[in-house]
Amino acid sequence: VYETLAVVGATGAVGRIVLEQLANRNFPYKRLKLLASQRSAGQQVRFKDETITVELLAPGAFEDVDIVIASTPDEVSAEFAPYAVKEGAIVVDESGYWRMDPKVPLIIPEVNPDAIADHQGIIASPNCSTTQMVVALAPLHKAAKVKRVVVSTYQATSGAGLAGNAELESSVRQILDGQTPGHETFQHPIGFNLIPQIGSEKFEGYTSEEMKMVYETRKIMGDDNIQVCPTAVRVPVTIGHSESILVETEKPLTVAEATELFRAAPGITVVDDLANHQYPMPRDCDGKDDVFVGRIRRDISGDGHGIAFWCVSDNLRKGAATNAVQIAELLQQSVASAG
Ligand code: 2RA
Repeated sequence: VYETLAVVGATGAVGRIVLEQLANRNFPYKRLKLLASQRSAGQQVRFKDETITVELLAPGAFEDVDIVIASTPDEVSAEFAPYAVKEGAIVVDESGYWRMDPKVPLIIPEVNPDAIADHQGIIASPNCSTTQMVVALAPLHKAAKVKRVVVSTYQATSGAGLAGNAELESSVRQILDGQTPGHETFQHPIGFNLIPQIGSEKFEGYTSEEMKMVYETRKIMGDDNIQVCPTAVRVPVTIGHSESILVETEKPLTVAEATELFRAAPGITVVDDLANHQYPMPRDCDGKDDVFVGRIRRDISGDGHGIAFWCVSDNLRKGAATNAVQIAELLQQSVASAG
């Protein structure tokens, strides 16, 4: 196996869960190095029975590293990933910077594991809102070919990192205390509110977050004909992105068929019993690795080719840390089977 593993951004919201996942999943490695920018370098982090000092992310830091799992802002990744690769490491990157680069595979291990073989040093993990949707769409696509998707997201504040959660808490507190709520991370106060903007304007009034769902979905599913119409909304929930999805398939699917496809697919848990008030909710998905699907219905407005459903997943786990660790596990399996 690859022996030395580095985690970049280990003190961030996702980085902390990467470490937890590495421990819980018994990820095979011999040495672990933690790296971060100036602000966090020098901090001490507990991992298993060790205390590890976070080192500075800088050229030379990857000379002795085989695999990197990185969770950093786009501009940080743009800078360090090329020198990490030059120094001999393979980078599993969670930022948005490399995802649409044709030389970079964009991987969800349950969906397109084979695409990893084409990597040239950098492998990207998709955006959280894309990942959970594509995990859910993949079995329907395989059975009935997805043509069109209309999706509205309800995205948790932790998608904007630890600062997002802190702002939700302070905003709610200020409102309950009768003060005017402030905001910095989000465009408006998030307490008792919804904000229909994630990212900046990218294409014909669609935001960058929304266009990620269009482009990344096509790349992962290997089908440029899939049409996606997204609306991304920030909601006052700390963990767990939710999505209302209407999917149209070439071959019609009954609700029973779609439900069976979801049930049989890896990484999906179906929770769907409206009469008993059972459906996925962010509260119940917090801390879990699966993508949860429920409220599976026929599209009563369409011609029999549509299925509507509700999908929830922990955005810091399958949406980020878990998917990246699973990609690193694929790398370990590929050397193990080659060796
Ligand atoms: C968000 N999708 O939820 C982003 C995080 N990558 O803000």
